[in-house]
Amino acid sequence: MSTNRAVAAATGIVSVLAAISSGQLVAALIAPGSSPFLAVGDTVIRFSPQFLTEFAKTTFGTADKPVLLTGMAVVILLLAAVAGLLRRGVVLIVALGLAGIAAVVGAPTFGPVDLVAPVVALLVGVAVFVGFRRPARQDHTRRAVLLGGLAAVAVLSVAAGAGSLLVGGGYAESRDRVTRRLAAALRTERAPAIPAGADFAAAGTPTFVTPNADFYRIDVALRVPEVRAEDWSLRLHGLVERELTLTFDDLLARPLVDRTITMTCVSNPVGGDLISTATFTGVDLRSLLLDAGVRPGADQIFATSVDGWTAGTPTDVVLEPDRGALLAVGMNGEALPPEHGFPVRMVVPGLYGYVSATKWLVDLELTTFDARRAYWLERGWAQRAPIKTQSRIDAPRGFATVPAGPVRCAGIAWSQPVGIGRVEVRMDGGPWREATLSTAVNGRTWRMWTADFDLPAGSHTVQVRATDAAGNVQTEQRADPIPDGASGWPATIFTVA
Ligand SMILES: Nc1nc2c(c(=O)[nH]1)N[C@H]1C(S)=C(S)[C@@H](COP(=O)(O)O)O[C@H]1N2
Ligand SMILES: [Mo]
Repeated sequence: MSTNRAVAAATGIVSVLAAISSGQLVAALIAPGSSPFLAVGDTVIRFSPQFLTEFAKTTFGTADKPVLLTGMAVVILLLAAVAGLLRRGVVLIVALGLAGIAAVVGAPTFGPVDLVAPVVALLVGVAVFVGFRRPARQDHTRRAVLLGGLAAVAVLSVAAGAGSLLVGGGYAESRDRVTRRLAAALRTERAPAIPAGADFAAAGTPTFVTPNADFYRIDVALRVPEVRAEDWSLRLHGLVERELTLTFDDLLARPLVDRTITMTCVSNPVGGDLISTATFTGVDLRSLLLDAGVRPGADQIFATSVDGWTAGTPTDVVLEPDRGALLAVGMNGEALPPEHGFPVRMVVPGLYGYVSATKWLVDLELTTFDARRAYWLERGWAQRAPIKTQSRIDAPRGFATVPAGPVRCAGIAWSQPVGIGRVEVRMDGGPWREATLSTAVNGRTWRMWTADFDLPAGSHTVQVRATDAAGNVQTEQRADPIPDGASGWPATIFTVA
């Protein structure tokens, strides 16, 4: 490529870089949800066909978002370079800008102020592009000036992009205040201390309570929505006797409870790690609904997050007296972490997250399943999704080699909300043997197990199955996660040296 062509391609790239970063900065300053670059990513996620979504989840796991954003950046910058090389490249630059505007306007949460960031991005991109376009033949001095200018714009763009990350708007301070308020607040219901024998972490299981930093994370949000507690409110409306609007103070004025709950994702494959446990602090959702007065026929609680994601929860489940559904504000002794829904999320023990655990919650509508369809229902997942009784083998690890002598197998089992009654383990297709269970905490949480075997050298296969407290055995029937959760008995192959 001649030097002139390289400079031309660079002009395209720098123009689009300037457009993207100015869009980021303006969005951060005036309307956090309106970044055109992220809106394009959101649009890709929302309109991805099911096979692509599943492929991304199984291939990249929770790294799917950085992978998507990097891929998008590469494609956009390639187009930008092409624009620089084309005679009428400005048309392509404008087209990219219009795509950003369209993505922002198409977002479920769009409002008029959201237009400012993508429009500024388009204008900046076109201005830089047109400003730096020069006739193909240039002398050395003019080219040096041009390159210097381009470099300056590139540096400014990176600075603007970095700056957009620093615009906090008092969000971190708001979280700190909530953490302090929760520490001081009285509880009407305390979660009993976790007994020492509640896990077999020494044998390879997770710790009973998952540290917040290790808690699994699943959502379709490319940017964590930043809502200060002081700016938050929740509308509870629809088929209710009394419509309510609650501020964060209103919520904390209600009785606060602590509940230890195991959450899991419907996408968790047999043996997967999309499962974690925390002690949540919050307000009892059932009593809130009773205060609002649920009207007959309202079989769905339709929850919406600030970024427009939705979930539909069966009303009858939340109204069960012992279910323990929460509007949670705290997690393991601090305010909800940003990526787990600060300031307020829903948690319903025993239901997969996609039908119950809306993060960054702002709206609850009592309605019917016929009237409104939630995000994952539109994408082929089931309407009702109780968590299936499941178990997992954590030790030995698959294909591990363990020393000769006694072998300790260990793992977890769960069956919310009734709890685990028994876990059985068998080796190499032999008879089922009852495993040792950890001290029970409550039916809403997982339970750990161990079983010891004396094994000859060679290859072995261990299998496990759980039985809930009511006597129902975990099904052997293999099923994929879609549409309502994976099933089947887990098995692990390992070698004794
Ligand atoms: N706003 C919002 N809430 C959401 C989701 C989402 O994509 N957006 N995903 C749900 C799913 S599928 C699961 S499994 C849980 C996961 O919660 P966690 O990330 O705190 O573990 O959040 C649920 N709440
Ligand atoms: Mo999920």
